[in-house]
Amino acid sequence: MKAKIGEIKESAIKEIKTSENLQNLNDIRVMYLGKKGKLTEILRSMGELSAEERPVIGSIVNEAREEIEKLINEKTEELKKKELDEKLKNEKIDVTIPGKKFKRGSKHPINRVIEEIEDLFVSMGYDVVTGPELETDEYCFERLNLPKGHPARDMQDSFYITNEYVLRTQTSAVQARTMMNNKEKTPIRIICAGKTYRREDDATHSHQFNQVEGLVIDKKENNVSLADLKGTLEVFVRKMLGKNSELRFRPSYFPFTEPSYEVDVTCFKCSGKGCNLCKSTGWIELLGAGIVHPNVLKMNGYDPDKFSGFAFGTGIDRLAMFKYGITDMRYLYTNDIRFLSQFDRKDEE
Ligand code: FA5
Repeated sequence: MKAKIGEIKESAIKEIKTSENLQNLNDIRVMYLGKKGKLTEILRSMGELSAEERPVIGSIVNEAREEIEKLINEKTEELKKKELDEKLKNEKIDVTIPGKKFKRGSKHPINRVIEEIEDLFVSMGYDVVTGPELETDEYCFERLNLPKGHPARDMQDSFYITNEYVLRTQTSAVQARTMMNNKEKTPIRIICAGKTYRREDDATHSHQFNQVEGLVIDKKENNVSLADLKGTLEVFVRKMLGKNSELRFRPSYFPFTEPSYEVDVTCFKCSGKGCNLCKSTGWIELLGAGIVHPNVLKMNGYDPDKFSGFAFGTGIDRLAMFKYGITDMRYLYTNDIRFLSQFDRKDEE
């Protein structure tokens, strides 16, 4: 029996030494020391031995058991360390690998232009105001000297929601709102940018577009004149489109200004030579402007004998087209990432 125990011990030691992983080591433990293990079997069969032999064999088995256990524990530590070393080796961070690029969004060209305009006018002492896109007929037209049935309403093909509510066709509605909201009837100097809506759709017209409105009202003795309007618009257009942009002031008609002008800019596509975009004229219409009509002042609580001022309204989409050389307004609204991502780095330039 002694020899058998010796054999079991030797084979256990050999297996432990060559074991390569923890699972295998556990199998060895079960095979030799488990309930049905080889050494346990020997202990069970000790009943067959004589009373003198029993303690001798018992202590040999226990010794063998202790030794095997010790070896298994040592090997377990060794394998655990080996596994950890391998794990650390595999998870080693290579700080020289180039980083992953994050896709970042960018400001829409229209918002870029709006922010630039607001910054410019704030620097000239204007307040930035807002107004509702769903507007009443009263503010969109009536308070701007365009009573119901006025033929000039036909110039703006409108989306009416009810007889009284309309998607605003022009930010000029905010002129009336600002005058009416100013209960003290003090001078006004505001800029308002926002969405506007008309039933139009081609390369230079969109059914939803953006306008920015400017309104200056001051006491008569401060003489706000056409020269101030012209100077302001020149600063504005040249700041937005570059010093070389030529402006053309054309007499026009708006019911809320008198006299009224339309301001054109040299066509950016053909530099004024004439092309399909500018309909061979070399010019593209950019904004409407004029001296605030006395009726508008009166209707919104300002005495035209004591106050006067100027107003202007421009399409922001067209400004964005000029500024970035965009040939079709519809690109601004199709949400095509190939188009929008071209403006990614414009802020840093
Ligand atoms: C007006 O809307 C007047 N409210 C402007 C104004 C304000 C005049 C204050 C006097 C005093 P008009 O309809 O011309 O005017 O439009 C002004 C500008 O908005 C145009 O020059 C153009 O740049 C832009 N615009 C007009 N319709 C569209 C459209 N469908 N798509 C894109 N831009 C447009």
